[in-house]
Amino acid sequence: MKKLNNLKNPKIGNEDPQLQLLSNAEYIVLLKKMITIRIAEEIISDNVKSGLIKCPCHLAIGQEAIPVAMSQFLHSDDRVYGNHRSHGHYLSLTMDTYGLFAEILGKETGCSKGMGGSMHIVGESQGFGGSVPIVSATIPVAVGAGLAMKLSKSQSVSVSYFGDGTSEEGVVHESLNIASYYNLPVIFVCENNFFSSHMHISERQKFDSISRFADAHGIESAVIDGNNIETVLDTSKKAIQAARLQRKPFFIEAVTYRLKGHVGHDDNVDVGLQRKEDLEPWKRKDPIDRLKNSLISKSAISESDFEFFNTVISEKLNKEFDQAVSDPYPQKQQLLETVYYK
Ligand SMILES: Cc1ncc(C[n+]2csc(CCOP(=O)(O)OP(=O)(O)O)c2C)c(N)n1
Ligand SMILES: [Mg+2]
Repeated sequence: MKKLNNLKNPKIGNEDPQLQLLSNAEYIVLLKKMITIRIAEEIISDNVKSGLIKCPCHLAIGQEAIPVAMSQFLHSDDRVYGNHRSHGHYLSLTMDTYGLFAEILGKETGCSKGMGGSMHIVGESQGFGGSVPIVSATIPVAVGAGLAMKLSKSQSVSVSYFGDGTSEEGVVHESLNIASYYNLPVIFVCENNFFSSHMHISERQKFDSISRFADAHGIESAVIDGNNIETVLDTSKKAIQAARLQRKPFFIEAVTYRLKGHVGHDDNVDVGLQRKEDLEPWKRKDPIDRLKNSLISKSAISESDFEFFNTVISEKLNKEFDQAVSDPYPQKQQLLETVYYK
């Protein structure tokens, strides 16, 4: 019998990435993408705290390496589906920080015309099929997209991002079964951050590795350090190639950690509950710091380059946020313009 993974005390995550897959210039682009996502979410966090942002925001600070690495091998005619914590999923494909800010502020310049907020974001032209707050709801949609891709004999692939808590929904297992049975080009990406709202995985499941559900359906899987961009690049390349060329599903379990609470700006786990464990070990596994350290050790960047990237990106994003604040709200007559009905 295959030994089940035990991730409770992962040894992974203590070393910096060994950068070999891409050129230094490409890694610097990825570093800037991760910084952009991080700073965008920090701006959102500050403005949730100040009360300017009214809609609930689930931040993925600490999880940036996963979507940034995945997006490296995706095309605009692939389809990516997110969940309630999808700012990074969206930005990694679109880099549309302005559209995200405006959306979260409820402005008509938002990526969903200001009618969705943080959990209903869409970027169809760049391959982001959408996110919804209902846990697991986009997974069968991603499988349906994979079926359509297979039937139309295209080379496109479908990607479904979800969390460890989502694996407790029945539809996940139905989706894995269908993807496996019909050999669909779907990449399931489970971001295992050990929490479902305020509950740690040890309070919810007998084992803490979600990939066992893929094994049960005969879907090839990999359990990886989701905070090491090189590992995510390597695995996502393999997974996307398997889906694109061999038309078969793949399951990536990327072990990671969210440095903020479940929802909002706070470090609490959720509903005011303090974390039982220490944040510090996970802060030392910060994916941005680890990529930065690797690039510095290769003399590809210096510490002051890193600070410069942060300053420039921060200035740009703060300007965008201020502009989005002054944008108009949608009008009542626009309400039905984006609704499809027969
Ligand atoms: C069907 C459904 N059940 C419950 C919820 C409440 N809820 C929102 S997020 C969440 C936790 C999801 O955890 P996980 O899938 O691990 O994602 P994470 O928040 O850790 O990124 C829950 C239970 C919901 N939105 N939808
Ligand atoms: Mg989780």
